[in-house]
Amino acid sequence: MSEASDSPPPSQNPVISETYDASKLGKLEGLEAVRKKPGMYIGGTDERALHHCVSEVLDNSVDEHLAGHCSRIEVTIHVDGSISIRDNGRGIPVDIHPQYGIPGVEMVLTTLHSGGKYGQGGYKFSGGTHGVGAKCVNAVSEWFEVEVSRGGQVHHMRFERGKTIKKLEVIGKARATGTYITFKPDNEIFRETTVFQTGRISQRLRELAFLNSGLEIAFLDERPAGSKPETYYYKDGVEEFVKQINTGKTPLHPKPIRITKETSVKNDDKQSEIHLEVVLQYNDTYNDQVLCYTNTIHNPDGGTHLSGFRSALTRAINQFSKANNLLKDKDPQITGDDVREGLAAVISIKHSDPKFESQTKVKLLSPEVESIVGSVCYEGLMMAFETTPSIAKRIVDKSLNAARAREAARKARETVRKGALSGGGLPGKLADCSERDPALTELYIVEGDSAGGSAKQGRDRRFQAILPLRGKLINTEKARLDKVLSNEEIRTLITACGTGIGEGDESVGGFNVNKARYHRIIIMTDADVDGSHIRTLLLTFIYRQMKGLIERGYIYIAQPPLYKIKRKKREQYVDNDEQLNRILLELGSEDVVLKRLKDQHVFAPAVIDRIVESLAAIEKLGAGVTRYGAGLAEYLDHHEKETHALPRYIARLREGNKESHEFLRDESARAAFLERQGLNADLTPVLADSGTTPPLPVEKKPVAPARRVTLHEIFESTEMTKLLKAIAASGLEINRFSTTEEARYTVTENVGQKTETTTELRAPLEILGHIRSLGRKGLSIQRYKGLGEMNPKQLFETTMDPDKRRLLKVSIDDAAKADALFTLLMGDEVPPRRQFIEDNALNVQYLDV
Ligand code: 0RA
Repeated sequence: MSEASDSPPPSQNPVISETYDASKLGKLEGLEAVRKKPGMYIGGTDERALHHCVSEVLDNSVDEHLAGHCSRIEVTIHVDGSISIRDNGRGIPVDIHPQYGIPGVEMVLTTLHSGGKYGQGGYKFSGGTHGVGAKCVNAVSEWFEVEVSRGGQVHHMRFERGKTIKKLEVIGKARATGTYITFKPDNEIFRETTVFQTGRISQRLRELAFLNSGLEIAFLDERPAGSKPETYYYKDGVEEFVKQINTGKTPLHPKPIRITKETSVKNDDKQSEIHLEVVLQYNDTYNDQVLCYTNTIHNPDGGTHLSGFRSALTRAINQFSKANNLLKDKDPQITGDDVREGLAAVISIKHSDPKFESQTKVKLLSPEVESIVGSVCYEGLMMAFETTPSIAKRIVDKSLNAARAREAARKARETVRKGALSGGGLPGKLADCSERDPALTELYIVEGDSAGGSAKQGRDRRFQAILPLRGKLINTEKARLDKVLSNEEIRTLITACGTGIGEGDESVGGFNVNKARYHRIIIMTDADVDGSHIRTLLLTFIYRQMKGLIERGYIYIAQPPLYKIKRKKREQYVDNDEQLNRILLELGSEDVVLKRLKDQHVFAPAVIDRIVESLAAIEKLGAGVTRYGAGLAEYLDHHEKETHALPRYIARLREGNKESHEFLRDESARAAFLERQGLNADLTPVLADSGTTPPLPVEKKPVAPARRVTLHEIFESTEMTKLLKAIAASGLEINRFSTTEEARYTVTENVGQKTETTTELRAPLEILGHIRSLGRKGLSIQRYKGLGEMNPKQLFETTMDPDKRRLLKVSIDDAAKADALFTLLMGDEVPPRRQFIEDNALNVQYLDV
C-alpha cells in the first residue's frame, strides 16, 4: 500500500475525541473503509486472512528486530480466542504528532494514511504492507489493546472495531521498552472462522526464528489445559533451517554451503538494496526441498530468486564436472532436474522494493534479482566446490546417478500412463461404480481390506467406487520415482484416478486433470497413528505427482465418528469431544424442570437451554482464570452489578509459601495497585523459557525474590461479561456464583414419572454440573478405534452417506504447507508429531457435501 505524503489529516472517532474540530469530521470513515472492503486490505475474510492479521502485527515486531532494537517476541493465544504479540523493541512512539495533534501510537493504529513521521519507522526491508498493517488489524478486531513501554512509562489504549474507546493513558512505570498488542478478531468480519490454528501460527513463528537469527520467539497457546510455552531461537538461522529440513535424512556433506551477499542495484531509476542468503545441503533422498523467502515472506511459487539459483546450480555442477573430467563419454547430460535430487536449500532475500506477482506474494517477480542471485550463487558454489573438491565430487556423482535414472523413470511413467489410459485395465481391487460421468462420481480410498470390504457392501454402487489399500504404502519421500511407480498400491491408485502423473502435460506422459475418473476422491483411514501416516503418504504423493486434483478441489478426507452413544433406544454418532459434551448437556436438560426457589419461578425449556449453553461457555472460558490460582465462581462474583463487567486483571502475590491474589477492575485499578506496591507496570511475566535458549544479552533475568508479584490480564473478561448479560436476561440470579448455605434452585428429573427426583442446588455452576451428570445417566459410550469396528451399514450412514457425512476438503494451500512441513519439522519416524502436524497445519475446511 503506498502512502501519500500530502494526505489529509487523519480521521478521528467523533465520540471519543471531542477536542478535534468539526473541519475534520469529513474524514471520519477512516478504518470503516477496511471493514467495508476487508479483501482489499487484508486479503479476504477467510481463515487465511485471519492468520494474516497475526502476521501483520508480528511483522512490525520483526521489523524492530531487523532494525536492531528487538531481541524477543512473545505470542500468546488466549482462551477467549484473542491473541497477544509482545516485543521488547523501542515501543510505538507516544508523543503527540506535531502536525496531526494525536499520539503517534493512535496515528499508527487508526489512520490509513499515516505516512511520514511514524509510517515506516525507518525500516529498510519490510515484509508487511507497512503503514496499513496494524491499523487494518485494528479495524477488523472486535477489540484491540495496545500497551507501550517507553520513556519509563507504560501507556495504554483500547479500540473496538477500529474506534478509540480508551484514549492514551499512562498506567504505570516502565522498566524497559516494548510494545504489547492484543486483539480479538471480529466475527462480524471473519464469518467463516475466528479460531486461530496453533500449527499454522507455531510454524510461522519457527520460520521467522529461522530467518532472523538471534531473534527469540516464545509461543503459548493457552486454550488446551496444561499447555506449555515453546521457544524458538536459532543462533545460526538459515543454516539451522536447512539442517532441520535434513533431519532424519543422511546429509551428503556435514556442513551446509552458505552464500551471502549485500548489494544494491539501480532499477527504473530507483536504487534498491538487496541482501541475499542462500544455504544448501544435499541429502540421500531423491526429492528436492527448496524454500524461498523475500523479506521473510514465503514464496511457494518461487520466482526470480529461485530461477537464478537453479541456473547457477546447474551451471556450477556442469562446469565443475567438465573442468575435473568427471564425465565419461557415454554419460548423459546433467540437467536442472538432476542436480536437484536430494537438495535441501533455503533462499532468503531481503529487498527494499520487491515486486510480487500478486497480493498474496506467492511469487517474486523483481527481474534484477535473477541475475544477481545467479551470479552470486555461481561464484559462491564454484568457490565452495574448489575449496572442498571431495564434496563437489559427491554432489556430481549424485547428479549423474539421477541423470542415469531419469531414463528409467521416464520409461516407468510411460508404462503407468499406458496402463492407466488404455482403458481396459482397471485394477481388480477397484470396485467401480456404474455412473460414468466423473462429475457425479466419487472414489473412496480405504485403509485395509476389512474396512474396504465393509465400504464395498455399504456403498451406493451407482456413484461410489471403492479402492482398498493394503498395508503400508511406500514412502515416496524415500524412493526415486521409478521405484515408487513400481509399487503395486501406487499403480492401482494412479490407474483408478485416470489422470496420469507428474510434471509436464499428457504428451510427455504427464498429468491431465481432465481425465480424472472421479471428481471426489475421498481418503478414508482410521483415526489412529497408522491411519494418519497412510493419509500423509497419500497426500504427499498426490501433492507431488497429481497436484491438479488438489487445485481443482477433488481431494477430500472422510470423517468417521469418534464415538457411538446409546441411551434407551436412541443411538447417535459423535464426531469429537466437544460434540459429546454438548450432547451430554442436551440429554441432561431434556425433561427437567428448573425452579427458582425465591419465588417458585419455573424456567421454560428453551430458557433452560440458553442458560445451560451460556454457563457451559463461561465454564470453558473460565479455564483462563483458574490458571492463575483463582476460583471461577470467586472471579465471577467480582462482576460489577450494573454492567456485569468483570475484572480485567488478576495480581498474584507470593510471599515465602503463602499465596494470595487480588482482582483489579481495569487499568486505573491496576495503576493504583502497582503504585501501592511500588512496582513497575511492565512486570507481567514473560513466557517461561523452555530451557533450549541461551540467556538473553539484552534482558537480564532478575533473581527470584522471596516476595513475588505477577500481574495477568484476563482477556476473557469481555467475552464472559457478554455471557453474564445473557444469563441475567434469562432470569437466573447471578449476584452470587459462589455456593451459598441455602438452596436457590431445584432441578427435577423424570417429571411426571414414578422415579421423579428433585435436587436442590446452591449455585449457578452447580446447575450445569448437575445437568451434565443427568446427561450421563444410562448412557453407554463406545469409542471407535478403527473403521473396521463399524459394519457396512454403520460405515455408510456415518461416513459415506452424502446426506449425513462430513468431508474435509484439502486445499492446495494446506497441502503445500503440509508438504513443506513434512520435511521441515520431522525426523524420520515420529508418528505422533506427524499426527500433530496434520491436525494443525493441514487444516482443511469443514464442508457439508
Ligand atoms: C513507528 C516508529 C518507530 C517504531 C514503531 C513504529 C514500532 C511499531 C511497532 C509495532 C509493534 N511493535 C513495534 N515497535 C515499534 C520508531 C520509534 C523510534 O524512533 O524510537
